[in-house]
Formats: sequence, structure tokens, C-alpha cells
Amino acid sequence: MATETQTVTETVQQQQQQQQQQQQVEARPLEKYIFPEETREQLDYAELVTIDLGLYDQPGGKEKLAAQLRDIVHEVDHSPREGSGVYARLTRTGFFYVTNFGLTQEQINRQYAIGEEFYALSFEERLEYRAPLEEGNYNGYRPLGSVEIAPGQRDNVEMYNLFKFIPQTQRSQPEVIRRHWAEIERVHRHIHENIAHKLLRLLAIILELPDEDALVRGHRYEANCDSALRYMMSRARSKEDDERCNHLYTRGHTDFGSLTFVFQQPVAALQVKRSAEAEWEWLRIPEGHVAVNIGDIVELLSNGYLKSAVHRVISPPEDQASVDRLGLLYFVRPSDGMDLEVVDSPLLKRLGLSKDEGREEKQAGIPATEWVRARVRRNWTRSNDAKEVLAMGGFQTRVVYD
Ligand SMILES: O=C(O)CCC(=O)C(=O)O
Ligand SMILES: [Fe+2]
Repeated sequence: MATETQTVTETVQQQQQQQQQQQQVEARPLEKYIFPEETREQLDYAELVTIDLGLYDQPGGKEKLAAQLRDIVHEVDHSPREGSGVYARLTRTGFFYVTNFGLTQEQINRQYAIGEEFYALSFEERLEYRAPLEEGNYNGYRPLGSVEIAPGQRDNVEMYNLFKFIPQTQRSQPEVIRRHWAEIERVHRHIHENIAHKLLRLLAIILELPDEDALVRGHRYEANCDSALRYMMSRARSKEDDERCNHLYTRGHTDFGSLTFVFQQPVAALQVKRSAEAEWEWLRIPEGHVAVNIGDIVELLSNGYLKSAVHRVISPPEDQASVDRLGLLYFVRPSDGMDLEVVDSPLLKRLGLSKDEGREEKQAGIPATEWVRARVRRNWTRSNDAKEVLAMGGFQTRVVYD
């Protein structure tokens, strides 16, 4: 009896101690993140169309936005570009901006501050949270220098990926993440359920799917998948190292999942290519905007009608060459319940792009997650051959572009 009472007392004391520690941890303020200055250089920026999600719930709003989005992700603009003499320029980059997406600048700034605190940890501390990369799984830390960016040269990129806030994807987390757990969860879920789901509905409308939720169903928040919020760091490097790496931070690629969100930050480095013949154009994301791009999964499900965006990251202009570039991204990836299969779309049927017609035979039955993991396994360590393709079940994509 006495021992029992003692045990209970000890437990209560322990609980109180834990609570106190927790309160101390929660009370520790987040250092404000100071963004680097914008570049003063004149760069050739891509003009992107803006999808105003504020219109989404208004009468006819969804249809209007879907029509606008359709032109961005598929169509060709035949009007001449002012003064350039270039006709039939593709409007399609696979990238667009979204505004009025329901997150405040302060909420976003705090995510940058969380990222900065994580990268202030020592390399050994960061390494404690290494993701199981060998399994094609990005849940956790991908260490600096994981990828051979040019023969014999390690990249300057590192990333912390935070998978969904659901039981299936839990792992040990650094203290800064635990301290702001509820706040990060709100942002994570908001991007997935309130922004990405809306865009997936617009894509379903474009494809004329009878069920507007057809794509949302393969991307439910509670379903297991590799969707992730990413705090991404690219370290400034010396001129000599930069030369040796061919000025590349990340080689040209398409994203492995369904949609990617790139939040605004001022260091110019992201570039997009409209077609194989086109020049690379820089991306500048204005304040209050988030850039979104289409990934492989959407391209595969639409049998190539909606094109994933070819993009790369290069070293910033001279006046930003010495700053570390902190990025905030969210990757929407398909749930493990979704099969890689061309959707049943009246539009694709009319265009001769339905799964039963046309080009190669597409075999159903491959979980879409397998695609994502196979892509991660291919890309996370090597500097691949630019002609190399990944093929699965009749679907294929280039692994890297130059
Ligand atoms: O850093 C960026 O702006 C984009 C990074 C990117 O393309 C990626 O991580 O897939
Ligand atoms: Fe990317």
C-alpha cells in the first residue's frame, strides 16, 4: 500500500516536472526570420497567371478558375509577344501563382523561422533525424551533399521534410518542430485540404470528370502518403565550387508527386522551361502569392494532357551569391490507395487520349506511391544521365533535364 502511494506520488511529481519542462519549451520564443534582400539584377522572369482562390466559392467561380487554369497547364498562346517577334509562344509553364489562399504572411514567416532554427543545429544534430532515403522515403532530413551534382561534386542542398500529421507517418522530431507542433499542423493541413484540394477540383473540372472529387479522393489528408512540408536550405558556395558544379543547385527535373507549392522568398534561383527548345526563365514569386506546379502524377493520370513543369535551381545572381537560401515548399503526393491509371475523362476520350486508345498501353495496378518512391530512389544520390527515363506500367518520364 505504502509503496503504491509512493509510486503514485512519484508519478504525479514526474508528470508535474514534464509539464513544467513542456511549458518552458513552449515559452521559448521563435527568432524572427530576416529575409535576404531582393536581387537588383534585371532577370528574364516568366510571366505567370494568377489563380485567385478568393473567387472559388463565388457563383460560377470554380468554372471561371478552371478555364483560366486550363490555359496555363495545357494551351498555346498564338499572340506575338510584344516586341519580341516570337509567335506561338507556349503559355504553359506548368507553373502558376495562387493568391488569397488563406494563410497570413505572419504564419508563413513563422515557418521560415522554424526552418532557420532547425538549420542552426549542428550537422550531427540534424543527422539524428535522417530520412530512410535508401527506401525512397523522404520523411525527415536529407543531409547536405547527398547528391552528386556534377561528376565528383556534392550538392549544396539539404532539406527537412515533415510528412503528414497522421499516425502512419510519425517519427522522432527535432525539438523546434515539437515545440511548434500544433501550429505547423494547422499550416500543413491547410495547404493540403484547403488549397491543394481546391486545385485538384479545378483539375477535375478541366478533365470534365463527372465527380469533382475524383482527384481529391486519391489525396485525402488522413490517407497514408508521402506528402510533405519541406524546409529547404541551399548553402552559398565559393565561386570556384560554383564553377565546378556548373552553377547548378538542382538539375532540371519534374516533381515526382501531384502538385508542388513554392512559397515566396527573395533569392532568385528557380527557373522554368516551357518546352525543349525554350530558354530557361527565372521565377519571381511576389508577396502574397504562392507558386504552384504540376507534377508527374497529374501528367500521368491525364495521359500527358496536363503537363508537369520542367524546372531547375541554379546559383543566384552575383548580389545574392553569398546568402544561404531558405525555401518553404509543400509537396502533394498521391495516397497509397491510389493506382496509377489514366482517369476516365470525356475530354481525354474526345482527344483520343483515353486509356483505351492512342499511344502505349497503360497497365493499371501500380500504386501511385511506388512511382514517387522509385523517383526518390533514382534521384536522391546520383547525378543522372539526362536521357535516362523511369518507366513503370507503361508510364514514363525523364529523370533529369539539363
Ligand atoms: O528551391 C526551389 O525553389 C525549388 C526546389 C525544387 O524544385 C524541388 O525541391 O523539387
Ligand atoms: Fe522541383
